[in-house]
Amino acid sequence: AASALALTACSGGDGDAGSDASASGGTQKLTFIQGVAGDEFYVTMQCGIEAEAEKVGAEVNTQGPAKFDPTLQKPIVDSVVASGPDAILIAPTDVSAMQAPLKAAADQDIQVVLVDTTVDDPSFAASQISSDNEGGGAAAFTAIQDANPDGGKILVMSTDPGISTVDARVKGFETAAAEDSTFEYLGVQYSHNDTATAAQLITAALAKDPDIVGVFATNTFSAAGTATGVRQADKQDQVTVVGFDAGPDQVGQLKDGTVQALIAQDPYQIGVDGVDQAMAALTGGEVTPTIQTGFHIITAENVDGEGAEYLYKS
Ligand code: T6T
Repeated sequence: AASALALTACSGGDGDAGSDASASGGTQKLTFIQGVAGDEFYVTMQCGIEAEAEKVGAEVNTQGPAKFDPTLQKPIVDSVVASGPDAILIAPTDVSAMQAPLKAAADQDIQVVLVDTTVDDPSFAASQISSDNEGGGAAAFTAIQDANPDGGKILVMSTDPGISTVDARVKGFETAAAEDSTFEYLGVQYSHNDTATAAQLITAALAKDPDIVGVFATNTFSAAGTATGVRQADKQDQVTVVGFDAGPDQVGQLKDGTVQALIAQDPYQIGVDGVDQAMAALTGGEVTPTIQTGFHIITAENVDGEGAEYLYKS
């Protein structure tokens, strides 16, 4: 049943996701621990991980917490460590709270590869792979700037502080915005990775500042909620919404004109790189300590064309 699910989610990949890599002596056992289960970003990353693992003959088990929350992710890490995999690929949900549990995994001779997010001191990790998050944040500001040549009030909708990826996106956006004094930056709000909360926060922000011209939302859930809130306030013709990620709901909001641009990451490639780095670390190959993957700007103009290949799987 698991492989049937994988086949659906990962269709378009090149592999037979149903292959049986288990139990043959010497097969490397990898565990992928997502930031949160069900998030299309991590679903797409899982597709890359499974395809690459099949190619190299490794076995993968995937787990994820129900929320993007270190109090839920830590027990998963602890039980995975107790089960003794050869390597863990993980997107840590907090820079400080996940530090000790992951260091403990490395101390048990488990190779740890950080995919997407990182922690305060990742020196225990074999490798870390993430998007150019700061660059993507700066690109989001440029998109808002291009759509609003006269400047105006702008806002950031993020998830929670202490998450390396979204914090870097906020930093990239703020640094770029600070260089253009025609824009008035209203600051960052935190939606706790919850779509409904993001929608409520945007509704309140638009009630307080009805002349907001742009919102940058730093990930799938904050972006989907932002767009919902903007549409509920009937401000979609006034507010430029730029969201990180390219999940199906976000693509729908781009196509219906509520969202003007999406910054799509390459989670599939992050997954492929993660497996390759784990295997290199396990087999004495050459490990690359830090890998940065790119991003693609998706708009209504390219979403059905060259942008289509960067949309996430669900
Ligand atoms: O934006 C991605 C990921 O890069 C981030 O660390 C957490 O949120 C997402 O998974 C999207 O929901």
